[in-house]
Amino acid sequence: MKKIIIVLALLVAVLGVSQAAFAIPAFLTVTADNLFVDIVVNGVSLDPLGINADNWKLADTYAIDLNYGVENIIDFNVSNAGGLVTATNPAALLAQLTIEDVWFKEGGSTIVSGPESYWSIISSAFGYTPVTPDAYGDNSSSNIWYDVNGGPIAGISGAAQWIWSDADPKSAILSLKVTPVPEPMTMLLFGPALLGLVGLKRKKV
Ligand SMILES: [Ca+2]
Ligand SMILES: [Ca+2]
Repeated sequence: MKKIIIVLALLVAVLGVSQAAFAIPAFLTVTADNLFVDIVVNGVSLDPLGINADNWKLADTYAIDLNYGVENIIDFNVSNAGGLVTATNPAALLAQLTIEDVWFKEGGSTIVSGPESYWSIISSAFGYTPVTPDAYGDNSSSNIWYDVNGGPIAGISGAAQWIWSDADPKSAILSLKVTPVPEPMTMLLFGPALLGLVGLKRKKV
């Protein structure tokens, strides 16, 4: 009987650990000039979009789940309302992905829109060859958005860059790729927790 309970406790603990390891809570904070048509996380549309999806001065934060150890793809379909991108009608995306730093970290606890290697841009439709995104300045120094807004966009790191592609004059699908991996410390924490749970079950028997 004792052995069965211990085995059951182990099983529950292992299942709990693998669930925690495979689903990684993260927060995506984004804004765009001018508006989001859609945001898709690993093929699933974030629907409905946040109330600030058509207001470039205010960001929305989405709670999302990322998958452990594999490439996660977040696509942003952004449209430049009013048509062509010009000096007086710019277009760009500003985004930040924060992974709960209790479990996972990448570049500290925050991924900003640079380095560019995290990003690819797909012009007009899926299946096009990704191109290198253009950066138009970061969220903490003078550029057209910073100047008109009178400061940085609240809720997004000052190091995040406004990015776009000139591959499409009116809209862009920008793709963020991220592969979360656990820190060695996280794995060290799992061991004692597992042993502790088994010990607890043992005492109750
Ligand atoms: Ca917005
Ligand atoms: Ca615009």
